[in-house]
Amino acid sequence: MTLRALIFDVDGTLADTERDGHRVAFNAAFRAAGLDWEWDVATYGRLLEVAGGKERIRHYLRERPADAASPSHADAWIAALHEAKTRFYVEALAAGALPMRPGVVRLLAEARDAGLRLAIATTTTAENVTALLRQGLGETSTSWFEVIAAGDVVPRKKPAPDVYLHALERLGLPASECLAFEDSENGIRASRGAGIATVVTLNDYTRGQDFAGAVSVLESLGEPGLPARVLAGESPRLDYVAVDDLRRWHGDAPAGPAPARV
Ligand code: XBP
Ligand code: MG
Repeated sequence: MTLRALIFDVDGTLADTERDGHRVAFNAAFRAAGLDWEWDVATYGRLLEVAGGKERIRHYLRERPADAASPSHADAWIAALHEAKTRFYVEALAAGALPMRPGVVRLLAEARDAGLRLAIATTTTAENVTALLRQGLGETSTSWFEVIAAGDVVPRKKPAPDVYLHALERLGLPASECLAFEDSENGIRASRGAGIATVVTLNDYTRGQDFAGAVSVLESLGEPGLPARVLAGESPRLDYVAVDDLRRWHGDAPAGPAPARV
């Protein structure tokens, strides 16, 4: 099977968005709503077990039975609070607060040059993806991705495989012709659940999670002069992960000279 497409998670994979992006925006929304909630770095790390912002708020409410008893905490209340959070997050991105992780810009450019198709499969809200791509990769970069599967496009969020299955269906490709890029256990459970071989670049929130079945687990995709440290699985040929490595890891036959005519 030939590698045809790369499918990227967003949060934690394209950029380290959680601690200084989403978490800060949640807290700003809580303050604006007059709530005395504050998700510190450790609390947020624990809450990240629940994928999806609305789902995370609902989970937090369930942990606080006194609050959960209030009729104001219905779906519409959570949705409005989450919309405010999205506004704060997009504003922060417009201010240029969150850079792409090492190697992301380089590998995307290389993949486009090599004719690989690109897609996104994420739990986060679609506006957040657009804002992050525009800020980190340039105004037109949303068009690089043939499919942007985001947020509530599927009812069951990661670790369910649904968002990846949706992306595969929209690409019109089998899982065996794709590679996924993830940073978390919830993420790889989703991508592997959809049958897609997965490269993991972990971060401080996901270090120590279970990445069994990953093709390679790395500190980052790396750059020339900023080596991609490998923690498990396959290693890149050079200091950094390149398209040739992805093809090799995927099991593509090396592109050799054309066979001689007889
Ligand atoms: C990311 C998430 C997201 C963000 C918040 O998971 O769980 O919910 O934390 O985004 P993954 P929203 O990287 O596995 O897709 O508030 O827009 O849901
Ligand atoms: Mg992620």
